Amino acid sequence: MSDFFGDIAPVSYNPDAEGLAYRHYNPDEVVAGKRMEDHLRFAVAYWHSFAWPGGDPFGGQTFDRPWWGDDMAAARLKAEIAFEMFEILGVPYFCWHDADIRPEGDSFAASKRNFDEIIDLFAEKLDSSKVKLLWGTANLFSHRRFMSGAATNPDPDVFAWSAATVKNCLDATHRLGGQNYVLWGGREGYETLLNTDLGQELDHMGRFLNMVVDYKHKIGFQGQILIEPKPQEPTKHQYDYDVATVYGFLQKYGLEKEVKLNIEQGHAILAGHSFEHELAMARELGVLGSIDMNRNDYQSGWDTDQFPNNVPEVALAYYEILKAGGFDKGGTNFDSKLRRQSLDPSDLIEAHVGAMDICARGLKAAAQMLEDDALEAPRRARYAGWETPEAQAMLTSDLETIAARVEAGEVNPAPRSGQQEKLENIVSRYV
Ligand code: 3MF
Ligand code: MG
Repeated sequence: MSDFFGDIAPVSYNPDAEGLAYRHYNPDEVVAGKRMEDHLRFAVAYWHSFAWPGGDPFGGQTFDRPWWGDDMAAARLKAEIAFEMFEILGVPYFCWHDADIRPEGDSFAASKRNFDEIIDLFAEKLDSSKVKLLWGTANLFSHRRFMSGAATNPDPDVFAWSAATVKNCLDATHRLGGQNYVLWGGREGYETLLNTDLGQELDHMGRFLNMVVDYKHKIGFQGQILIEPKPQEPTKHQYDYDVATVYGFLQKYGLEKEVKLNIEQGHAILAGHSFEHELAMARELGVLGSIDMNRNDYQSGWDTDQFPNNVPEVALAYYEILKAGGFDKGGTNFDSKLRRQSLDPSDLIEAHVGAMDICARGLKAAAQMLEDDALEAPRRARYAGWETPEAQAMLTSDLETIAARVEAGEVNPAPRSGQQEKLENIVSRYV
């Protein structure tokens, strides 16, 4: 054990505690017929908690960590301390990018050797700890080689480098028993249309994703392949803009039955949607896979990746997830980072504990609203007119037949209240 977290003991559920404790996240508490831990399936994001030095566009590193360094000893120490934090939090999962866990080598082969050494270490640790891998992914956006894209790069050598990187990360995810494999196309988009061949880039991205799916089946990976939508940042425009856009892309390339989505709160907001909109859309399109949980700052126009602290927002998100039947292989990955002034090791623990409690409160409120039929009953009532035989017959009729009824004076629409404020008041009673 390192002394990085000092005397911080494993965090447990104790609603009456004075200090560090879960006041709402009670892993064994049964909610809507399932243990809370099995509903929420919390994961820690390696990159924000262990790889990010605290920089922002106007300032550099603020965090002082014993594992900083670009050698393998530093990478191994980082892994040791990461697993210590997983144990303190009692989280069931974690997620990584290849670049989070190993130093960049001076060649592809050197980077792969570094990567494989840490994956070996993870494999040992997973054998002896409770935590498992929710998903792995490849960082195809930080290194300058990816500045013009990965699968969509005008340079075929970058497509090849990206394909080899994803193969390695998918192999490692499979070996570690990962439940999913995620692709966030941070550079799969454009800065300007003036130098972009949209059609070629989308076709290449479609081929790349088909190769990933084919390889998944070849190696027998049983996890879900997930695309993570985001409208922009760092690109001016990202091709995987939002749920509906990604679904259209999947249909165009014949992948709508093979790929689902990892939906992030902050990305939904950047796309001009609510989190619950994107989740409801993904549910209705049959592509809801997993979530990256965080929040944005509503006064800033970029992805601030803050830990969630808004119970009503989170409750409406889990409401849509529960309506979809809950997570299967997905979960709640905290794609969330400390503010750069939150320097202490205990800040990492406090941030995750608070966020886990917020999500637990949201889950319980959502489950209760569903159990009480609080929103579904008025929703059904609003569409009841469609239950009549005439209305159902209209859906298999034709314009002329319908028009004849209207012209004969059989149809006389009478507007009814949508009762939005009443429904918002109902939600407020649960959160
Ligand atoms: C960027 C993101 C990414 C993705 C990660 C996994 C660095 O806004 O959200 O986090 O979550 O690459 O796909
Ligand atoms: Mg994310």
